[in-house]
Amino acid sequence: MKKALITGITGQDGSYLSSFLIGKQYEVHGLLRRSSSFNTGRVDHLYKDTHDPSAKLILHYGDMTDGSSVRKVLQEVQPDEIYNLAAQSHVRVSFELPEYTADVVATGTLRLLEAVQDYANSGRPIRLYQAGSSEMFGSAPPPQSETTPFHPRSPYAVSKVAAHWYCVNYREAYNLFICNGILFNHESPHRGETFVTRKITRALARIKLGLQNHLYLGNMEARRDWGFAGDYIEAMWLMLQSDKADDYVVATGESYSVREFLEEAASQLDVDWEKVVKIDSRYLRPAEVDFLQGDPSKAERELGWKPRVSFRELVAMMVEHDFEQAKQECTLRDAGHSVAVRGAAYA
Ligand code: NAP
Ligand code: G4F
Repeated sequence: MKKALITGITGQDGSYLSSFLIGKQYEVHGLLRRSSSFNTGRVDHLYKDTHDPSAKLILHYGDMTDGSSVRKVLQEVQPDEIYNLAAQSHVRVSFELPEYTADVVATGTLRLLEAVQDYANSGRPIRLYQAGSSEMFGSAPPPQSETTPFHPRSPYAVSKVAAHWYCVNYREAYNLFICNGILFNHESPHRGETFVTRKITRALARIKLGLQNHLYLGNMEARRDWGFAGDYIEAMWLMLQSDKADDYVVATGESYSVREFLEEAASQLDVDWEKVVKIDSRYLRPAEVDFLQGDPSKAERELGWKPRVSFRELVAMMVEHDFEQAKQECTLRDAGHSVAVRGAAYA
C-alpha cells in the first residue's frame, strides 16, 4: 500500500485529493494545523477513528511555519508521495498579510524541501508535488503555458514563484523527483467562501430565498480560466506517476470574466443580478491580474490529462449545492435559529 502525505489536507484540494487517493488504496496522511475551532469539515466524511484498522486517513499536527513539525511528520509517516498544498491562498488577503504569506508559501516550501532532501539522502525514494499557481503569470498576456515568463502581481504570487524556483533548484541540485503543477483557478462546492465563484453562488442562492439582500463585489471584468477541482487533483497524481519529474500547466483553455460567471449563476437561479449586485472598492486589489487563460496541451500530451467538467456544469454544481445549503438555512431560520452570513472579515 502506497502512503501519501498531504499538506493543506483540510482545504478544497486536500479534501478531493484525499478522497481520490483513498479510492486508489493509498494510506493518506495529512498535516493539520492547530485551530481554536474545528477545521476538518471538508475531510470529516473520510475520517475514521485511528483505532479502527480500516482507517485510511491519519492526521498529524504540524504547521508550515514550524520546520521541526514538518520534519517530524515526514520521518514518522515515511511517505512515497508528498503533495504540498498548504498555503495562505487568498490573493487579496496576501496584501494584508504579506510576511505571513511569504513564510507559509515560500519559506514553508523551503522547509519541506530541506526535510525531503535529508529523507531522500537516507536512501528512501520519494516524490513531491508542489502546488504552483497561474497567479505566477500575473500580467503576462494569455494564453499562458510552461514557457511563459512569470510576472507576479501580489505577495501571494511572488511567494508561489519563489516556491516554484526552490523546487526546480532542489530537483536540479539534488536529483529529487519534484513536479511543479501550475494550476489555473479551480472551484467546487468545497471552495472557500471568500473566493469569488463561491461568494457569488452562495450569495445568489441566499438572495433567492430571502436570506440576504445584496452581493458586494470588486472587479467584475477580470478573466479567469475556471475548472473543476475534482478534475485538477487527478493531474497532480498523474504528474507523480510519470517517468520523469517536470512542470505542467493544468487548465481548461477557456476564460470567462467574473461578470460572465455571475450572469451564468444568476440565470441558473433566475435572479435579476443587476438589482442585487453592488460594487465595493474594498474588494479591489492594489494590483490586479486581468486575464488568465491556460494552454494545457503539454499535460494532455504527456500525462493524458483532460478536464471533464465544463464551465456551465461547474456553475450548476456550485449553484445546486449552495441552493440546498440555503434551503437548510431557511429551515434553521424558521426554527428560530440565527442565520447571519458567516465570517466577519471581507475578501
Ligand atoms: P485552500 O482551500 O485555501 O486550502 C489551503 C490549505 O492550507 C488548508 O488546509 C489550510 O489549513 C492549509 N494551511 C494554511 N496555512 C497553513 C500553515 N501555516 N501550515 C499548514 N497548513 C496551512 O486552498 P486550495 O484551493 O485547496 O488550494 C490548494 C493549494 O493550491 C494552495 O497551495 C493554493 O495556493 C494552490 N492553488 C490553488 C488554486 C485554486 O484555484 N484553488 C489554483 C492554483 C494553486 P486550514 O484549513 O486550517 O486553513
Ligand atoms: O476568486 P479569487 O479571489 O481568486 P484569484 O485571485 O484568481 O486566486 C485564486 O486562484 C489562483 C489561481 O489563479 C490561486 F492560486 C489562488 O490561491 C486562488 O485560489 O478572485 C478571482 C477574481 C479576481 O480578479 C478578483 O479581483 O475575482 C475578482 N473579484 C471581484 N470581486 C473578487 C471579488 N474576488 C474576491 N475574492 N472577492 C470579490 O468580492
